[in-house]
Amino acid sequence: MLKPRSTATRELVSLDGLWRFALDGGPGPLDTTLEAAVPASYNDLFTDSAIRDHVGWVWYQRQVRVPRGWAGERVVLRVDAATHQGRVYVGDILVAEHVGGYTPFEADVTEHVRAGQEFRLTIGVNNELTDTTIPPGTITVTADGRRRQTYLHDFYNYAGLARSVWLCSRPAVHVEDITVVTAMDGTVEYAVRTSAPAQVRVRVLDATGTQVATADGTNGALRIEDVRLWRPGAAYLYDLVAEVLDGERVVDSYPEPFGVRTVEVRGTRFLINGEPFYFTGFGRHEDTPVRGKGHDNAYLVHDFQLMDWIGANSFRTSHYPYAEEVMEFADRHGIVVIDETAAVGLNLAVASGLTGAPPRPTFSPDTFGEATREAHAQAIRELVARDKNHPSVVMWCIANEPASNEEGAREYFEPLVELTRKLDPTRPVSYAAVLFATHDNDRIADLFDVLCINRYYGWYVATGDLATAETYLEHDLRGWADRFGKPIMMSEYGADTMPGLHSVWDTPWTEEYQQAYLEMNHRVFDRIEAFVGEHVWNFADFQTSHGIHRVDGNKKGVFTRDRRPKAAAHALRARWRSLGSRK
Ligand code: GCB
Repeated sequence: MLKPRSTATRELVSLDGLWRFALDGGPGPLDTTLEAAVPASYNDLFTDSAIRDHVGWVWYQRQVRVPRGWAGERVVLRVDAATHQGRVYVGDILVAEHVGGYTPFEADVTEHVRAGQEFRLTIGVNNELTDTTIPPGTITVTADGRRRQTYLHDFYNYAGLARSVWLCSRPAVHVEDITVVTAMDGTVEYAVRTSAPAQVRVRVLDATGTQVATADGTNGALRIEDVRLWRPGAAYLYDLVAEVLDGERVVDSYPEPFGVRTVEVRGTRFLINGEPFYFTGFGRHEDTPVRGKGHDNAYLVHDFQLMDWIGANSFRTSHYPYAEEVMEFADRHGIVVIDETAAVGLNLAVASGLTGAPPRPTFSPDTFGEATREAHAQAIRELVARDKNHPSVVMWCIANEPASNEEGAREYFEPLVELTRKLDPTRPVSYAAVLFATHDNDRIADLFDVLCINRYYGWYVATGDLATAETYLEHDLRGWADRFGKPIMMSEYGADTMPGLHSVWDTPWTEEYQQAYLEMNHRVFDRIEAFVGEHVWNFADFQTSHGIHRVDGNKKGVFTRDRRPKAAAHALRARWRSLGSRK
């Protein structure tokens, strides 16, 4: 699924802005005075709790004019994300439907529109989560008849059109997909798929726009002389321009940015370009006040600035694929990404109050069974299809905290790991392991390349007792390292912290405690040979559903929700700036 771009043969109209909005509706003209911003989650825009807590479909609508110069072109509507399910109508006609809230979809609407004319565009968006959606959830009905959405993940179920919507023109015969695989000697293997059999030429341009290699045909390899590698902290991008030719005439032209770099797991090392890489950074969220998960370029720039300030070289897209603008920014600025699907909450033990004993087995035909796995497989397919050419992406994370210790986990995950490897043989695959999954009882870790471990010793366990926490943590991590002999990284560790709360003792929720907690973790990490990285939970405070353990959301941010540093930020900065990318 190629990102929409304006090229010599393609044009783009952004449909972002204010759309009419209603809870009740359909493709017909909406009877409403409400307007919603796109991109933004709709939940926090309005003061009406019936909108914030709504479960089901909502409706967005606007008029769209097709540019008059588009006669003879294919006209395509592209929705970057509709969380969690979208239906797109041109006038009264359903032109696209998509399930999965964080990956794009499109519809060729040429037959339903006319160049120069207006049409009514309606997008229905449904926020329901069930046993067979990724992420999963449950809808219950209260005594007074209200439908309520519950879910097993710790972030607010923001919904709506949180990313951009586009109207695009495309030539009839066009480039549909590009895959680029690189080697350090400058070899670039490529595959181009076109909408119909066609003559294809590819050209590689360097960052100055100079052509450095060219080849003919839909598949092949070319070689960049004196190649400049994409490196963490020192990005360098080329464009692979795929052209569809009709004789000498260029019918379609699409530039796909890529970087030349390799990724490899060797023994207990994680190698980028053959050199050991040590991850420093965060699990993050797409989360800001008012916008919810709405993409915002000002926050994008500022968040990357803060990551640079603090010395972070990487992050995980916890717990869903992020906006493509984020991925491209990481490509351009040399930030390393672990790219995660939205498979968070495949664990009924978490629902039972962190006891570790699920009320029902997590993996079974009545809970998460074959239909869930198929939805999960589709989420993996769409993530790899969207993100496979990003040099910043060095690893797939196919699930966060699944019940990997439970019966059925292996049967559930084995085909998904195989699928991921088949879709992309070039990147390591991981999942993030929950506390109840230990080196003794985990059933799936051997299927993966890197052990990503989420642990909260000193917070959820041994709360306020960092000495005990330190022994627990070391025992736990050594167990994983010894049993599996793979690289190991801490994919989450963190402590909720109220900015401005202080203490001279080890008092949870204070700024000092967050700092002492992180330092304790770092002492342990530094003693373990196979350690390849540390991602603090979380970059910034974020909104969650209501809970007695959440104070206006999760407060484990190193930055507040409005991106001010807590004391721990300064301590992390000192550590990470001295560590660099290699330990
Ligand atoms: C976890 C989850 C993350 C939560 C975090 C917490 O293990 O992966 O989504 O937000 O713990 O703060 O409890």
